[in-house]
Amino acid sequence: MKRFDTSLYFITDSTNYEEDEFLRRVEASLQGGVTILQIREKNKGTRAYIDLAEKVHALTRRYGVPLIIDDRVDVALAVDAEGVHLGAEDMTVAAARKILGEDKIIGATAKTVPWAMDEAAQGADYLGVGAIYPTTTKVKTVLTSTDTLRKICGAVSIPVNAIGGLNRDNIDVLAGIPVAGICAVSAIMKAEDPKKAAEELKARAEELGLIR
Ligand code: TZP
Ligand code: MG
Repeated sequence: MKRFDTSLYFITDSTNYEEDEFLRRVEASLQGGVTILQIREKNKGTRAYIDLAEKVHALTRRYGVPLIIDDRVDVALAVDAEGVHLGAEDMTVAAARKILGEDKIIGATAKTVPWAMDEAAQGADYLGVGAIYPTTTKVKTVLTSTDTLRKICGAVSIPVNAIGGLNRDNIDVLAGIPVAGICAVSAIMKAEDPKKAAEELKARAEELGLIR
């Protein structure tokens, strides 16, 4: 049975970190309570992506947290990750579902209501919607308004997460929108103390009634 909780969704980025420090930060985030973790590597070759994903998977397994691989269905299969996240330039959700079967988690990016409905119809398990705020993590990203985010939440029955520039000081903009969770890269990855950052982001999201 595929069960997952997107309430505190951490996306990693190894850029600018030695591997040991990167893995130390990933483990700290897990200690801080992230509920699902995506490895996102845009500049690695296939072997290096698989190698790092295996190391991250050893950690996520220890904490009982599902590992999602960004972009690459083949890497997800190679490391027996729990799922994959697909955007507009990746394999379609329908194609990935044929390869991965029903037990793997398939997430998709969506920025408009019709796009969200299409991904859900193809069998996506959750959506990531944004960027809500400008971000330096993703190049050339278009913003999605909180109004569109709210409409997407009403249009699909799968969990919808907000993403993009989110941190504990600005997620109040999501109050009252029925998101399933918060996605963050920098707020946790680049924090002085990633464990504390994860704990504080979760506490703030709970305080605002965004997650439980
Ligand atoms: N998709 C939309 S915004 C984004 C992705 C992957 C990056 C979010 O990173 P950060 O550092 O939390 O702004
Ligand atoms: Mg992608």
